[in-house]
Amino acid sequence: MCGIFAYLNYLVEKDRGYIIDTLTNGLKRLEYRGYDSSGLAIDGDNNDILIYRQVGKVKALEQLIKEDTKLDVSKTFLSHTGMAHTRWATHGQPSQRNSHPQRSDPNNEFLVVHNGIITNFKEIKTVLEKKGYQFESDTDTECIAKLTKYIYDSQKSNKQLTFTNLVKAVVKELEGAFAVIVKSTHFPNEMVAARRGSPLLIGVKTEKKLKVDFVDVEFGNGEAIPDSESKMSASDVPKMHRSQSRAFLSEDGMPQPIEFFLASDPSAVIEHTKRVLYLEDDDIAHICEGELHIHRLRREDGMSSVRLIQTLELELAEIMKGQYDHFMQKEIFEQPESVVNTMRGRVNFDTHKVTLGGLKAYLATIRRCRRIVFCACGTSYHSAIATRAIFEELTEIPVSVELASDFLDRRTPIFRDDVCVFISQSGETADTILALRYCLERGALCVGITNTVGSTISRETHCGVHINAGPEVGVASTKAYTSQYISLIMMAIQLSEDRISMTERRNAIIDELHELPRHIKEVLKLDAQLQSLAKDVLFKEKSLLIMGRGYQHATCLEGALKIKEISYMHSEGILAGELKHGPLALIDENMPVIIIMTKDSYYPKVQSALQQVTARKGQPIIICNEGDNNLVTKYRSIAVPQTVDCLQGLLTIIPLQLLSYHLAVFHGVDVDFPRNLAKSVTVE
Ligand code: UD2
Ligand code: GLU
Ligand code: MG
Repeated sequence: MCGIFAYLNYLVEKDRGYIIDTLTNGLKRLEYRGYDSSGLAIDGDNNDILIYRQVGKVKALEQLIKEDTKLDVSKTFLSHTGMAHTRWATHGQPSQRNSHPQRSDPNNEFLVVHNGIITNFKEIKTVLEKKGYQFESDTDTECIAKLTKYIYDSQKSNKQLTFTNLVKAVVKELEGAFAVIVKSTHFPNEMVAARRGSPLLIGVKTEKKLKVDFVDVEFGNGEAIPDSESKMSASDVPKMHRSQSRAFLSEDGMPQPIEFFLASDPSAVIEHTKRVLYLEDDDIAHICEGELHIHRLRREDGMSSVRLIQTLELELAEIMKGQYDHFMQKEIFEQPESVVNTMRGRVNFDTHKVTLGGLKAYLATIRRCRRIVFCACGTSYHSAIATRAIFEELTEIPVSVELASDFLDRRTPIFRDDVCVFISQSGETADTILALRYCLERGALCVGITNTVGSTISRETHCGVHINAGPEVGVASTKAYTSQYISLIMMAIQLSEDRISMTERRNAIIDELHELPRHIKEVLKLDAQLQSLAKDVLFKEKSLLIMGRGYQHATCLEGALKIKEISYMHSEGILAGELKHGPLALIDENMPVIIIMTKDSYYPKVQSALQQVTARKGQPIIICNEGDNNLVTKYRSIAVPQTVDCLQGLLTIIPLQLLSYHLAVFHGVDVDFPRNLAKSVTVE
């Protein structure tokens, strides 16, 4: 979820100080993504590997290395492989021992840096523990290092065992999402990298031009190690087709000096070289003796048999945001992936079961409670409003939603049989923390929903759920909202799992959670339409009302908040049922109104709100479902895919996120840093 960087020099002499600087600078280029700790591995003096790991900024890691007075930074290496990592914890607190590289054993035989989540790490860990392996961290990553050693040891007698085949055998056992790099004392000056679901690219730097600008993919027989227990025969080992790495030989066929840079993000590579190759899922890259070989886990039809070495034309500042102009925009477009990370390892779409590890031990207590109190600020508060109805429906426990500041002002009565849920992206929101401490004092069970492992809210709550959306940099929260929303839905589903009468409802929601990434991708295609809406219709307006009811009330509030906070335009979310109790007075042909009117049981009621608006010559823009031709033909409309009512808000909020983004850009606002606002509000 965070950053990986590796540096290999082959026949290019470098001293250790240079190598360390290159690695830490690479990490610094990834700093903008946010992280909680970092680490690196370099060669020692006696065929050993040295590891440095530290919590906090890369600067702290540099300091730690500096303090190692025994380290000879002037020692030179003609060839060397070093790797480094910034971590955004998902499994285990940010701490030195949970930082990467993770190791196989005290001799550092195999070291791993990893981005992502291994969902079956517990199973692997259990098997390995039975075989006598002692785990040293709380990470999922450690199981990769230990499994590598286990397979290596069981194949040791096999002289043909290549580093590639070893990692292939390991990767085959892994489930979840990962980009990994492995380094080993058994394969000095070699490195293997693999990915599935997390990005990884390889930059190449040579004096002379490469012979060709692609690398052939080598398809082994795919079964190099049939299973980790069995001995491998020589014939099982796919032949190394050295000639296939055509790109890296010089004219005379001699190996040439070369440097490789592996990274999860091109921003770390661009200052060294513009020639990069992007790995694809299930590619295994092996770098050895100045050559890069790409192998596949298995042969698939229709898979390209080459990987192009492309030229990065973008400059650094551009690259940091990828193809996007701002972090907020990048984070909006990340949502098809971030929602998957939130559900990863937690939702089983086949058995229709949700398991939130963090709540397991508390389910019975929560089910017995008198009421549930959601407590949060800003966008997090809206995620609570969005899910309150389905929470009450599935659990049949009364739910109240509180703004943390107001909750404290009122000194709300809280009792031992209350369950209080605190929602905060950063986990450091001051008002929410104060409310949490207030509830802890009164003996309530306190549950956290946060994106930041090791944050105050994560630590001080009794239990909770990490939303695993990855670091969010833009001040206006976008992907954290959808991930909080999903986390609360998952919590409601899990709490209600003993209610047979709700089975059908739960299954329908889980089926639609499965479709969610696809639906979000559909909604993101509306970007150009929303950009012109911002430019042609709304840009010059002073105010914008957003109306809806039921599940869409939260979308109205959150959409209006987005518009206010980054485009500085006045906007108000209005519960459509309240229209005739006041806001209707604002409506005339000049007042811009967005009405959210998706196909759920409130549709007829919203229809009457629509009539009230049009009767006063209002010109509403309607967010509706695809295929709602009545609306689409009559009004300016934004059509999103239809999903189950309680998840619809995940799809209707995205057009408003995009709209607010474009309005802000047209208003010339620094989207990622709006005035007067901070990413995490750590003051009351
Ligand atoms: C957790 C662990 C992971 C592993 C996995 C086993 C972490 C961060 N995750 O992932 O190491 O053991 O289970 O499948 O270590 N919590 C709070 N307050 C919050 C959020 C979380 O107290 O605001 C607690 C939660 O009750 C649990 C732990 O922190 O004890 C981890 O929560 P999680 O959501 O990361 O849990 P899970 O199962 O995805
Ligand atoms: N799941 C791994 C951990 O918690 C990797 C997190 C990351 O991608 O930074 O250590
Ligand atoms: Mg806790």
